[in-house]
Amino acid sequence: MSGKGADEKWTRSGRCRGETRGPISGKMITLRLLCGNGPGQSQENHPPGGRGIAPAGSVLHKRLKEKGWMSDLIAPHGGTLKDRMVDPETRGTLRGQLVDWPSWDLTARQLCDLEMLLTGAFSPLEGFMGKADYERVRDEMRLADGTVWPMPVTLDVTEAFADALSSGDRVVLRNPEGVPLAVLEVSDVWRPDRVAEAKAVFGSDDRAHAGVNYLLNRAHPVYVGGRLTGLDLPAHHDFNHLRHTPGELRAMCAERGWRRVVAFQTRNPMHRAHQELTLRAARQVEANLLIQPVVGMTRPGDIDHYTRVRCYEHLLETYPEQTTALSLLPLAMRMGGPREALWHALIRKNYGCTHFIVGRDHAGPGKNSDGEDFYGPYEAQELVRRYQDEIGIEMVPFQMMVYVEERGQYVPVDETHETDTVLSISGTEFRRRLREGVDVPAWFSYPRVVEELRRTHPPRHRQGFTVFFTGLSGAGKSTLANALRVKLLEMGGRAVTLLDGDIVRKHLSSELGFSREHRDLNIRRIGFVASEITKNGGAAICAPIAPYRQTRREVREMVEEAGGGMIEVYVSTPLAVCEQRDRKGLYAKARAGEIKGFTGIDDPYEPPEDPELEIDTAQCSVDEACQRILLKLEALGFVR
Ligand code: PPS
Repeated sequence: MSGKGADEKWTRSGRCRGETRGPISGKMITLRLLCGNGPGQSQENHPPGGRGIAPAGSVLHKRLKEKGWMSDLIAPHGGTLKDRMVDPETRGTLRGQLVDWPSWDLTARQLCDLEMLLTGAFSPLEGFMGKADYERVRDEMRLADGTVWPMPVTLDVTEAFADALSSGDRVVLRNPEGVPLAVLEVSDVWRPDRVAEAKAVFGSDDRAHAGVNYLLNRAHPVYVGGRLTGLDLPAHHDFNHLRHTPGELRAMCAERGWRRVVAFQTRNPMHRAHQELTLRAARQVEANLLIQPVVGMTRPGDIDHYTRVRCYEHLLETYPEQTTALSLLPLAMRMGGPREALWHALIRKNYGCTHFIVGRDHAGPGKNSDGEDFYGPYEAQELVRRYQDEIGIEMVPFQMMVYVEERGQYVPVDETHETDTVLSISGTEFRRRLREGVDVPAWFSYPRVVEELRRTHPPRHRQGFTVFFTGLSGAGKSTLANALRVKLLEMGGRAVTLLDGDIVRKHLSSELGFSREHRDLNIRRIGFVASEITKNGGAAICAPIAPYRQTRREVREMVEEAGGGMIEVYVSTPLAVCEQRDRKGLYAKARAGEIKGFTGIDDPYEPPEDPELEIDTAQCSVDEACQRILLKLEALGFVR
C-alpha cells in the first residue's frame, strides 16, 4: 500500500499484514481476519481513510451480516455509528479544492476531539457542536433533539479567525504540520460565556479544576460549529496495534462472539486493586472485559501514556487470555467528574460495550482552591445511574478496593469487617514512593509494572527542575541566577542552563518589544525551553521579569507536564531599592519618559501569590539567598 496519511497507518501498524500480535499479546485484539487481507481477500475491502472496518458492500461486511454478528451488538448512541470519513474519490476532489479555503491549525485537544468525531466515537455528533446543541448540552445535558449528551464538544478559535467566517463557509482543519484532516461546513459562529459554561458543566469557575482552567485560560474565545467531512485521521506512530476505531472494535466483538462487554476507563497506571476490580466486575455481569485507557489528554501531571501503556501490557498477562482485551482511547478528558462519567459511558456504547465500570471519584479533578473535593466520591455513579435506562449501557458501580491482610485479598471497602487489617496505598503515597525510590510492596502492584514506572519516573534527585526567578528590573534576579548556576555546577550531577532575561532577549526573542503580548510570548518561549531542559533531566534557571501571573502559571504547567519540578522564586526587592540601584540607568530614563511601558513605573507587575520562595535582596546576601534556594531544592528532593 502506498500513499500518505491514514492509508499508511495500515502498513505501519502491521495490521493489514496479518500480524497484530505483539510480544505479550496472547490477549491483543487480532484484526487479521477482519482486515480482509487474509487468503482470498483483497485490500479493496479497506474503508476510506483505512481504519474503519467492513464497509458496506465488502465481502467481510456481507459475511458479518450473514452471520448476524453486527446486529447482535448494542446500538451506537443515537442509533447509527457516524463515521465521517469520505470515500477516496471525494477525498481526492476535496483535496484539489481546499487550497484557498480558510484553514485552522488544530490544538492538541481539538485533534483528539476530531479523531473521536470522525471515527464515530462521539456518535450521534457529526461535527463540532452548533449553538443550539451547545446551549442545551450546557444547561440540560441533552442535544437540541433531546438525545442525552453531557459534555460540550466545541471548536474554539481566535477572534481574528472568526471575524472572517460566516455560515456556509468551509474551513480546512489541519494538524500542526499543516496536513488537512477534515473540512468543517460552518453552521454557527458565536462568542460563548465561558464562565457560565464552566459553572454549568463543571459546577465551578475555580481554576484549580483542570477542565475549568483549560476553558477559561487556554481555550480561544469564539466557537465555530458545523458538520465534518473527514479526509484523514490524525496519524499515530505509537502502539498502533492497540488503537481501534469504534467500527474496528465492534467488528472484533462480532468476530470473537463477544456480546456482553464491560469497559474499564483509566488515566492512571493499573495495579493489583484495579486488576481485582475489573475481574470482579466482569464476573459479576458475566461479560468480556475491555480495558480502554485514555491516551489523548488527561490531567496535567499524570504519568505519560507511553509509560502507562507499557504497564498495561505487562498487566494484561495477569488476565484470562480469551476474555480480556486492551484498546487505547484517543479522548481528551475534561476531568468533569459526574458529567464526564456519563460521557464516558456513551462513548463506550459507541465502541460496542454493554457495561461500563464507574468507581470512586470517576474522572475527578482533585481538590478546589479551598482544599475541598470538587465532587462527592460517588456523585458520578449517582448521575450515571439516573440515565442508564435511557442510554441503554449498564453501569457496574464499584467501591474503592482495599487489601485485607488476613485474607491476602482485595475486597471492596464496604465488604471489610471491623477486625480486618486493611491496607491501601493512595496515588499520592505511591508517587511519593516512586519519587523517593522507596520500596513498593508486592500486595500493591506487580514487579514489572513498578519497574516500568521507575524507568521513566526516577526518584526526584535524578529528575530535572526549573528555578524560575521573577521580579522587577534591578531586583537582583540575574545575580542570584548566576550564583545558583555556579553552585549547582560545583555540586555536579546535572547539566545547568541559564535563561537570563537579557540573554534570552538577545538570542531567542530579539524581535520582541515590551507590550503585554510580546512579554507573554517571551515568557512562553522561556517556559518551552525550560520544560525541554527539565524533561531531559537538566536544571533550567530562568531570570526574566515575567510580570504576569497567568503566564508564569503556564510556565509551571509546561514544566510540570514535562515531568519535573518548578521552583518559583519571587525576588521581592522593593521598587525604591531597584530604582536607587538603577545599574542600567533605565529607571531614570523611564521616569524622564524616554522609555515607555517600563515595569514598575508605567507598566504593571503582578507579584506571585504562592511562590516556593520569596527573597528580598535588600535584606539578604547572595550567598544567603543561594543557601535558601539549595535548601528548598533539598527539601523537595531534587538535590541531596
Ligand atoms: S519580560 O517582561 O519578562 O519579558 O522582560 P525581560 O525580558 O525580563 O526584560 C529584560 C530586560 O529588559 C530591560 N527593559 C525593560 N524592562 C521592563 N520594561 C521595559 N519597558 C523594559 N525595556 C527594557 C530590563 O533591563 C530587563 O532586564 P532586568 O535584568 O530585569 O533588569
